[in-house]
Amino acid sequence: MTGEPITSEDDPETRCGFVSILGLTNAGKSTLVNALVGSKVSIVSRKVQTTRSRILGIAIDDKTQVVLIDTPGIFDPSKTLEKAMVTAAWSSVEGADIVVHLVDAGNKNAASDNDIIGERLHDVKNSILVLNKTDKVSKPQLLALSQHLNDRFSYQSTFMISALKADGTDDLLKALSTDLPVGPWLFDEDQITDMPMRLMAAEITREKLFDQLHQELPYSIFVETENWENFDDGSVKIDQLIYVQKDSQKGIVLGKGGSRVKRVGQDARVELEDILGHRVHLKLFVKVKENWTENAESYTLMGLELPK
Ligand SMILES: Nc1nc2c(ncn2[C@@H]2O[C@H](COP(=O)(O)OP(=O)(O)O)[C@@H](O)[C@H]2O)c(=O)[nH]1
Ligand SMILES: [Mg+2]
Repeated sequence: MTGEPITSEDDPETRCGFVSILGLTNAGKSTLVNALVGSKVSIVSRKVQTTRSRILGIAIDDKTQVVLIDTPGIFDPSKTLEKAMVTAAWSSVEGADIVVHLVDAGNKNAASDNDIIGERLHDVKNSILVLNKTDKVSKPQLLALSQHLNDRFSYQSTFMISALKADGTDDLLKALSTDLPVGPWLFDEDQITDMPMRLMAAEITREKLFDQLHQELPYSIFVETENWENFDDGSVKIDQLIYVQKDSQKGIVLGKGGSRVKRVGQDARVELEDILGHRVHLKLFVKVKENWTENAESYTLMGLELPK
């Protein structure tokens, strides 16, 4: 034994496959993906519709590479951006080896609200039900919800977890990995996402904006990494544009004397320095771009397609 990690070249027994995580907004999909990967790859917030595009998180369980697809939540879309998000979520089912239907068990209407997903997964063979947020719900409630959903829809198995507390997540990962097909790993063993760093950096700033802004405003915002410069001493200079849709929104994002955007920049910088292990100079600019939600280029930058 050399102690080297196992790769497909020296071991024919490796497994690898895609697991799509579907659920209503705020079910905890991104929290679960981060818990399984063991590192933050997808941003999380208490607000709905935080995740906008398909994000891959790569987890390893022994000889298996489990490629998790975090998706935007399923809801009834009305705006153009919302339609693109929901389309991206449903399309992740195609090509997935396993589909996880993640349910917020703490949601009082979980039983009825999840019909839209349960029905659509009826013919998907490899779908499993995962009830999340067990830390918030009593055992009898959990069992009743599990019974109700299993009676109405068809799942291969049911798991109960708390993604936030990483409770039950190891068992879930094990179950997923034993169900994935034998085959070579698709990603490097130390890779945790396929997201380019420029996009990851934009997502981190967007998360801090979600943290600090109230109500509807976060949904009007789009962040783009405009410049990324690496220096010899390892430090990085990053310029980002924060697009809003109206002048009045620009004022809110800036805050009094620029105080809010400054706080957002500080929080994002600290997290980026942690990830990159180097000093980061982060500059944020706020710009009005009235119709960014109708503009094909914004969608490409987000990894989405402008709905027809
Ligand atoms: N109490 C509790 N909260 C959770 C759990 N998992 C996620 N959350 C919270 O639910 C909210 C939505 O989580 P997020 O991962 O962004 O949900 P998503 O929209 O499905 O991706 C956040 O405030 C999370 O901290 C859990 O197991 N227990
Ligand atoms: Mg999410």
